[in-house]
Amino acid sequence: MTTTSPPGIVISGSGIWTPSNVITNEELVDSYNAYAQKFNADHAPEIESGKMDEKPLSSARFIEKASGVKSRYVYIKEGILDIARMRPKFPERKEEELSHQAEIAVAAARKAMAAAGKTAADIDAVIVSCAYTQRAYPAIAIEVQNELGIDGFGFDMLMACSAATFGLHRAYDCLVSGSAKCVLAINPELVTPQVNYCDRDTHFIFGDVSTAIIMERADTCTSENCYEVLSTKAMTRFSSNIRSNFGHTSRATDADPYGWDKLFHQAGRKVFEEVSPIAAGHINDHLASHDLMPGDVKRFWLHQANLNMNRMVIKQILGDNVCADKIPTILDRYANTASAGSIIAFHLHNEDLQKGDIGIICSFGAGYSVGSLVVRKQ
Ligand code: CO8
Repeated sequence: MTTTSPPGIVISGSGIWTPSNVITNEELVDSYNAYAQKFNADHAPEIESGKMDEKPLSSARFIEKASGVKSRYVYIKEGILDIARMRPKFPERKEEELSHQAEIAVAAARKAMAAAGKTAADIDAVIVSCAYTQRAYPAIAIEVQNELGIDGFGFDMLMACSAATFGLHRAYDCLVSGSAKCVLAINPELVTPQVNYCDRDTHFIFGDVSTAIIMERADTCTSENCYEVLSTKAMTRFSSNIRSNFGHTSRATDADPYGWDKLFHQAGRKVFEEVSPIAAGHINDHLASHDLMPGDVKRFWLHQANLNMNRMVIKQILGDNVCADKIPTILDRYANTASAGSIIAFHLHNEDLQKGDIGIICSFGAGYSVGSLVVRKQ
C-alpha cells in the first residue's frame, strides 16, 4: 500500500544518541568462549552421554565475514561480558525518576529538534516507535512528551525492525490528516537486555542507540537541510523466523519468563534468503509508483542488519558494481540496532545530497515487515 503525498510534508531534522560504551567482536567472543568452555566442563558427563549438546565456540572472523559487524555500542556494558551473568546490569530506577528508555529518547529528540530549529512549543505529537518498550504503561512517549514540555499527544508503537519507518508513516499520516502540525518520532532502541549472550548464533548481532526525526508541513519548515516525503509504502507478511515470546502472559502460563524463546531468536539464513527479494521488490515497486528507476536514486538508506544482505538487496535492484557511497553502511560500528539502523544511515549520510536528489529510507525484517519513504532533497 503506497500513500502519496499532498504537497509539502518534510523531514526537517534528525538526531542520534550513541552510547559511550563499545564492545568489539574480540571482547565479545573471548567472553562467550570462556562461558562456553566452562559450560562444557561443568556438563562434561551429560555431553559425553549425549543428553546435552556441547556449546560450540564463537569466532570474531566468522562474525565479521557473515554479518559485517565489527563492534557495537551498548547502553550498559557491565554484566554483558561477565560469564557468571551474560546480560547487562541496569540499575533499577525509582518511579519518580526518568526511565532509561525515556532518557535516551530525550537525548536524541533534543538533537533532532535543534537540527530542525524547533522548540517544544512547535511540536504537537510524539511517537516512540521501537522493538521493545521497557514497560507497557504509561507510554514512554508520554513520559518523553512531559520531559520535553510538549503539548498535544504521544503514543508508543512496536514494529521490530520496521518500527522507525512505520513510526514515520504514522507521523506522515498525522500531518496529512491535519491531526498534528509537527511530529517528533523517536526510536530509543534498548535491545541488549533481549540478546541471548549464551548463544553463539545471535550474541553478536545487536547494539543500543537512539534516533529521532522531526517531520512537519513544508510551510512551517525553517531548516536549511530538509527532505520532502514524496510517499510512504508499507508491507507485512507473517513469519516466525524472527521471534521473541517475551510478554505479560508468561506469568499466567507459568512459563519461564526468561527462557531462551523469550529472548531474540531467528532462523538467520532463512531470513536472509526470504527477506532480501521481498525488500528488493518492495523498493522497486515504491520507486516505480513515482516513475523512478533505481538508477535515479542518489542514496539508499537501508536497514542495517547484515552487510551481505544489503549487498544482495542492492544487487537485485541495481546489479553489480554499485558505488559504496550509494548505500551507506553503519552496522560495522553500530551492529544491528533494530529499527534505528536506516535512520542512523540517513542521519550520518544525507547532508551532501543536492537539491532535487532522490533518496529512499527502507527497513526490513521481523514480522516480516518492509517500510519505506521516498524523499527528495529541498
Ligand atoms: N561463530 C562461529 N560460527 C558460527 C557463529 C559464530 N558466532 N554463529 C553461527 N556459526 C555457525 C553456524 O552454527 C553454522 O554452523 P553449521 O554450518 O555447522 O551449522 C555456520 O556458522 C553457518 O551459519 P549460518 O548459515 O547461520 O551463517 P550465515 O552466513 O547465514 O550468517 C547471520 C548468520 C549473520 C545471522 C545471517 O544469517 C543473517 O544476518 N541473516 C539475516 C538476519 C536478519 O536480518 N535478521 C533480522 C534481525 S531482526 C531485526 O533486525 C530487529 C528485530 C528486533 C530486535 C531484537 C533485539 C534483541
